[in-house]
Amino acid sequence: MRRPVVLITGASGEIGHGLITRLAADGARPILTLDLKALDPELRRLVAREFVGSILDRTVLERILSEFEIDLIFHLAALLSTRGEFTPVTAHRVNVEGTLNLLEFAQHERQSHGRPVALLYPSSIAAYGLPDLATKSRVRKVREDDFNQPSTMYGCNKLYAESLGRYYSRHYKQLSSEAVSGRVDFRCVRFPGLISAVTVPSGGTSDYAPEMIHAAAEGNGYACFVREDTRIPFMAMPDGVEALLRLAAAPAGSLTRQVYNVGAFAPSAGEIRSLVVKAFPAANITFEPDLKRQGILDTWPGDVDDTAARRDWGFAPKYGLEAAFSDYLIPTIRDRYRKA
Ligand code: AKB
Repeated sequence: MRRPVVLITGASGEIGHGLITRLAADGARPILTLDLKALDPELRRLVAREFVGSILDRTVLERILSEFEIDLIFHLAALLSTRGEFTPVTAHRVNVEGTLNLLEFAQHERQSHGRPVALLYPSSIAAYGLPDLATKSRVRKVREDDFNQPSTMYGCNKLYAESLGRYYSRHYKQLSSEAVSGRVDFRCVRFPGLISAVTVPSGGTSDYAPEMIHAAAEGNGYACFVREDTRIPFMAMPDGVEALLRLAAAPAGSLTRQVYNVGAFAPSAGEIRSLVVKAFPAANITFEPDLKRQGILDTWPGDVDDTAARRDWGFAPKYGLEAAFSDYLIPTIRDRYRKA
């Protein structure tokens, strides 16, 4: 039996950064990565093999399948919500067809080595669509099965990819006469906006929070593209990575659903600004709402109900709002720009 391996798609992205570092520190499985973009050199040395290519290219996936026995996949590759509105068909291709390719790949791995294969999938609060601001403030914490009416191509893609995952794990080829010897173990978290101290996002609509913090740390002014009262849930990146790892490690019997909300804090953009200014008193942050991006954020929930994740697999973010700033974001960001 070959040694089981973990595959990370979209590994060069923000979550990939944190995840590779954590998985490499655990050392439990060799790490394979697949991304259009080459890994940063400091990440490259942590992985066993790096594939530079597209999740839409089946030949790359077939090559990986023929060479490795993979039992855990973190499918992170995605085109985010703002970028997706400029190129909706490409977003659909990457987010839906790409995920379909990965589910097929996981199913083939399952059949080829005969052991369980878990596919961990980061979905998003973009899967929700609140009809108006009055509903958004009345509902407060949205539950997984409510308001599943996304307003972006990315949100539609995430919601549908969740359904695809559920199909592959429960019903794949249910009418076929050929026996299906085990299905993919699909597990999904719906992430809020993630804030990393070591990478800056691009193409998302929740980007205003990390952009504000990084701009202030670099000594640049920042015109925030949302209203000061805009509120959505956020999480510090280490807690996002931890959530994926914890869900991956949970015994299947303890899981009562396949898609879980996770949240940590839900500040308004004005509250984020106050914390940034406290850390960087010279920061010059103004609010200049972009009505179109604002329109997307107004459909995203003000907070999420993550009771199921806490109950079923012990989700417990380490960082609340204040601690995320004082213990993680500010010291790490200061260090990052001091070195740069
Ligand atoms: C985005 O803004 O598109 C992402 C997300 C919330 O999924 N950061």
